Amino acid sequence: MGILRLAHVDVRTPDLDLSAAYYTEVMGLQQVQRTDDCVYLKCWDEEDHHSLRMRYNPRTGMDSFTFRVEEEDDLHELEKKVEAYGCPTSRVSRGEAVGQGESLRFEVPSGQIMELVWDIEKTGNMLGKTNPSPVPPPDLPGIAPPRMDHMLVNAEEVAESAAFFIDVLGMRMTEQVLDGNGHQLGVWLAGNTRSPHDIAIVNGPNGALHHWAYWLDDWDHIRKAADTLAFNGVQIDQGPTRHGVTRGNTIYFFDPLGIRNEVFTGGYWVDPDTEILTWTEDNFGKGLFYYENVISQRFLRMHT
Ligand code: M3P
Ligand code: FE
Repeated sequence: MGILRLAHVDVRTPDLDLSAAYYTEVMGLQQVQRTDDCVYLKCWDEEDHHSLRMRYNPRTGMDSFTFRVEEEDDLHELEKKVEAYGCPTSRVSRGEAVGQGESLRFEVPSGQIMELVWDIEKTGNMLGKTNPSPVPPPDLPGIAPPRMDHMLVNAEEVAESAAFFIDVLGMRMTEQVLDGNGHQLGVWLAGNTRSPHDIAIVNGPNGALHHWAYWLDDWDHIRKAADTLAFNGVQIDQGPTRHGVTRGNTIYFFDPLGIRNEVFTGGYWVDPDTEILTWTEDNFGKGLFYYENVISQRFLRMHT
């Protein structure tokens, strides 16, 4: 019951052609649909219609992010809970959005627009369902991650925002960073997946998107991703390295319009009874980047 996983991120770009070229050629996503002002993209192992929508707009930014709920009834249950918390909700009806049916929209306490959906158009992955190949075609361009993994949004009041995702939406906290007074500077939250986070919230301006991340299957793919990025002249933000928080291996970089992307692997499994891990502010450097032990100002202050 409740929140299952991240479904798609919807962002704006002032140069749709440049963005589409980067996400297909360098990131190595599949373009699944193009309309006058939107491009829809997905990874080779994703079953849903798309995981990224890019919409033309003079200003780069995030329109919304969408999570899938496990059961159809969850939408109704969560609508009541979100309303009871004091966030007005609206329904986006079938036919208003490409690749999905009815959804629920609201603004989370930190100002981003969130959407919940159950009815998603399942167009299937690249491998098929009969005698599927375990790997995609070897000639896919770019990094070609199998799937989107998680995202990170900023919040001025991390604790308030975290409480909304935990108490109202029913997500589980796996890790947190506390300042010297015990206030949350960052939280990592899981839906009904076994990964340490489907979304994280870190202190920063309300409404901001920090990054979204694609999954890669192992550390060697992170190294290859770094080669692909460097070869294509993409600006790398940090890494390849390892997070202390989540234990994941990572590299951060910027798309051509300055949106931060991450590729991520590793981490650990979480079950509903896994205990929360806590980082103290004096160890935040290691929590962020375990080898470097740095709190990069670019990393903390640059957002979309
Ligand atoms: C991750 C992650 C920040 C921490 C980021 C951590 C922005 O992206 O995947 O665990 O402080
Ligand atoms: Fe991340």
